[in-house]
Amino acid sequence: MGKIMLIGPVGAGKTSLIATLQQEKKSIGKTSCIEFHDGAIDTPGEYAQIPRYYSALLVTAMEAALILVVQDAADAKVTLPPGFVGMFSRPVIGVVTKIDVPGVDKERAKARLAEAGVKGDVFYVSAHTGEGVESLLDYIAERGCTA
Ligand SMILES: Nc1nc2c(ncn2[C@@H]2O[C@H](COP(=O)(O)OP(=O)(O)O)[C@@H](O)[C@H]2O)c(=O)[nH]1
Ligand SMILES: [Mg+2]
Repeated sequence: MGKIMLIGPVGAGKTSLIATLQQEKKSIGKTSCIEFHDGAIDTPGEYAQIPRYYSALLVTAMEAALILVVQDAADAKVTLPPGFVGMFSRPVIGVVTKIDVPGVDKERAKARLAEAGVKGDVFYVSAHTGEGVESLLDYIAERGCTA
């Protein structure tokens, strides 16, 4: 089974989403290095936000069959550079997370992902309520991957 790799800004919800995909209930701490959790590769947000770290993401992406670029639905800031996703030679999908937060703008979040270069499918999920997680898991499995 191929691995999935989660990339996105600090606090976007990458580690929480992995825990939900893997149905783990452990407490989520700050991710300070690239971590392998079974089929999921977790990355620190700084690696997506500080160009000096891009080479580490690129090397690690070679281990992944599918890349999930994670965008916080509640975050209005632009945190990924335009076209960021273009450097990866792996299939990329977008995941808008935290859709349980009241008043979030899903379309704005999708637009942020498009600006970052996400051309593939976009999934809308909440790691807290589990909404949308089933269809994301189905997609991951259809692509021959596992979380
Ligand atoms: N409301 C809500 N909060 C979330 C969700 N996912 C993550 N969070 C919160 O967002 C913060 C950052 O999450 P974390 O998974 O550490 O983000 P990471 O830096 O991308 O790994 C934590 O306080 C989480 O509890 C979600 O689906 N809904
Ligand atoms: Mg993390």
